[in-house]
Amino acid sequence: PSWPTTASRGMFFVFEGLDRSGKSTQSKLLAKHLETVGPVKWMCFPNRETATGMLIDLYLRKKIDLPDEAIHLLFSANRWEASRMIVDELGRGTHVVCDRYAFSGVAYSAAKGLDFEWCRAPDVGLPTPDGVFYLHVTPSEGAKRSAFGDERYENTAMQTRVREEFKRPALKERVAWRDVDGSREVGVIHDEIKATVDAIRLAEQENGHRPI
Ligand code: T5A
Ligand code: NA
Repeated sequence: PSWPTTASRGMFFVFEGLDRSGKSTQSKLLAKHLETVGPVKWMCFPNRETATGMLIDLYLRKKIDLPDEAIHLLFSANRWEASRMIVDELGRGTHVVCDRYAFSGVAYSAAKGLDFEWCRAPDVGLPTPDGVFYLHVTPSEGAKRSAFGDERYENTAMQTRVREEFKRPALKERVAWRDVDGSREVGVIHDEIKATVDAIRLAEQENGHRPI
């Protein structure tokens, strides 16, 4: 889908990170903050409610097995199911805040050994975010949070490989990627993200783009 040409489109922010890094907490806080300036749509991937999402949920809960390539394409399809809606919301001036996106798709599948470029291909053409916040949590801080559950990637070996994949420069080229220290207190992290987002919004307004 192509970007709407209107000068008043909403802004699109994505949160990425390892399991338990605080993405849900921080993405919901940012959505709440943006509600003070206009309409906001919060969403998450995988969206387990859709046709592809139901299969993804079964796979993550280890109820079904799928080849690595097949589940990778399902995660991408799960985003494509929402792509038109994202473009439409932004076109209406709604800000979109998203908990995980294509960067998780590539990092988790590449961590399993799939080719990086192969992993990236199916997501090419999805709406590009205006900003990505990557929440860093040290392994020791992560371990202090609630224990790993039973889902498929919730183990130290996998998380360690995913952490390395998220460091790849090629993952973040052509996108406004910001590393955020997610080991601090919830409110401190939110204040930093809020300040960044407000600065981006004001710059856009001054440049005459996307007035909000
Ligand atoms: N996946 C996903 C793929 O393989 N390919 C893909 O394309 C996509 C999109 C499911 C899995 O799917 C994989 C990645 C995942 O393994 P999910 O449903 O998003 O993805 O599951 P998780 O990311 O594991 O969700 P979590 O809820 O575990 O992590 P969050 O959202 O990062 O963390 P959050 O905010 O829920 O916080 C976790 C805990 O920490 C506390 C919270 O209160 C909560 O208890 N917390 C803090 N504690 C101290 N200090 C802070 N700053 C804190 N922030 C939060
Ligand atoms: Na989450």
